[in-house]
Amino acid sequence: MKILLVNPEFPETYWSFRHALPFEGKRCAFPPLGLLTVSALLPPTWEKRLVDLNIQKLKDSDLDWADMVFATAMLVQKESLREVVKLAKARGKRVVLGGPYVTSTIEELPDADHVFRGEAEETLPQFVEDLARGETKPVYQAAERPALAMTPIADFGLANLKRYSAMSVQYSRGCPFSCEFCDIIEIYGRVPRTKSNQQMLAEFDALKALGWRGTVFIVDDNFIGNKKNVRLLLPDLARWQKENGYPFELLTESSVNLADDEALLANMREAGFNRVFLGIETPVEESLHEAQKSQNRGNLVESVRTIQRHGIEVMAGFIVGFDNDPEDIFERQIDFIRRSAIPLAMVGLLNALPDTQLWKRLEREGRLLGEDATGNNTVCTFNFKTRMDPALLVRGYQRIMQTIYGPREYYERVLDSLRRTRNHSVEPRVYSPIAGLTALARILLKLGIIDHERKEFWRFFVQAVIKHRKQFADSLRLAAVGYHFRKLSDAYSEN
Ligand code: B12
Ligand code: SF4
Repeated sequence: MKILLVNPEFPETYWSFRHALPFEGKRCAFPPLGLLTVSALLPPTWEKRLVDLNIQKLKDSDLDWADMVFATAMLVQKESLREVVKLAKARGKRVVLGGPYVTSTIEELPDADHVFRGEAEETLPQFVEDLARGETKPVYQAAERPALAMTPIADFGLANLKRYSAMSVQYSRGCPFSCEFCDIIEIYGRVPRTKSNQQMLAEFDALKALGWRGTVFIVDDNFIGNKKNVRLLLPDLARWQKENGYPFELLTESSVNLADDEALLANMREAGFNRVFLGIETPVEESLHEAQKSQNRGNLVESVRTIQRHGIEVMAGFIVGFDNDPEDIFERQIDFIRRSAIPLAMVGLLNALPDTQLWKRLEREGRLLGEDATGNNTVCTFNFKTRMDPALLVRGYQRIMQTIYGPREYYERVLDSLRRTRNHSVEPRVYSPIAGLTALARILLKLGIIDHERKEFWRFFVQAVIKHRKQFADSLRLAAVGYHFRKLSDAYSEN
């Protein structure tokens, strides 16, 4: 059996990093871990190929080679998914779909032969058996959420590693909190399930054996969802990193209460974590209360500072459009982002995702506009009636993005963040001096010579060289990503 695994294309969003990736000569930020896991769940005797439309085109010859086409998708990939299904069907292929979009959408799905809803650790082996008996079903619905002991090491080798900026591994699924707008807890549950330490180390071994060096994103919904297990995992990760010469810089997602546990933070730093993405959402207490985000309590600027003190850069998500947002929400968000020195602030407009508590409340209140969200909360659309005038919200949102990614403001934040995270206990390695020098040359050419904001770049560059030489690679990475955010903010504001 020949299986073609297809990852549909992402639109250009803040998350695509499309304007930053060329600096390091990469095509895409992360590989599609869902599909690589699906591949490992299929019989080893089956042949598999991966086509990631974010780095390559889907060729007729790929489709002709395959017996079946397996595709995944997040909501934001749905247009590209439809196109993939159409092409595969036109060439008479059996099409199998899975992933978060098909699991949670209320829209009519593309015309596939089989749809997998939920996690596939139990349903895929069942499908393989059904196929052998000639008794397959159109829909495979996971009856329950599988233990992650069942999750095999992903088939990382299928991906063209050189094209990606980071690799992904997953330690846990699910989150114990109950934020109103969140679909994670609906899709992956509120009881975080984790892999064993041995499983994690085996995945690290696999990536290292394939020659991967650099960033590894632990793509958990909330890395500290199961703190007890994480505390046991970190010393093993730290030992592995030390024994292997720290080949990986780790990045993950966590709830803000990470700041309450300094011992855990110290262990994370020791294990090689140098970045964490937090769900801060808003500095407005009433809006946090409305979103049932009770874990974001106390002085949030101070929480961010605590994490930064451990040498970990903080990235964070912010939302505007809550019912309780006051008219000065935009200024308050800007002020918070400035004071907390978060270079990469992903600000989005609130949208209701299907099946969330927010969706149900808005439905009860008759405020839904009858559409699935686009999944991209940075385009200026709403799928529900907002309390604040939507035109005001959009203008205010654009003002936030224009302000925080204005070059002077952004570079100041980066320098501030570098100052606060200076306390590194683990030195990042230079994995490839040639790649590093090429990236430097590209950045100097584009941001230091071609770009009209070059004056601000040089002002930043000089400061970074004088004061943060040890964090030089981070400074360059942040300059490149800042350029991406500025380009997109400018493009969105013109629309
Ligand atoms: C890493 C990650 C990213 C990475 C991208 C990773 C990538 N290249 O795929 C980044 C940071 C770029 C990202 C961005 C975004 N993301 Co994201 N992301 C995740 C995260 C945390 C992990 C994904 C992952 O690797 N999971 C591990 C694999 C093993 O799990 P899985 O994909 O679910 O696969 C299992 C099953 O679903 C199934 N399966 C999956 N595919 C298929 C296919 C077939 C054929 C079959 C049979 C089975 C199957 O089998 C697997 C094993 O059980 C998930 C949350 C999560 N827990 O998955 C959110 C998640 C997928 N992201 C989400 C969102 C909304 C976004 C953004 C739109 C954020 C935003 N608001 O702007 C952006 C969009 C990207 C863009 N460029 O525009 C949502 C999707 C919601 C939805 N209904 O579609 C999720 C669920 C989390 C959330 N609520 O925020 N994301
Ligand atoms: S902390 Fe994050 S993952 Fe957990 S419920 Fe809230 S938004 Fe969802």
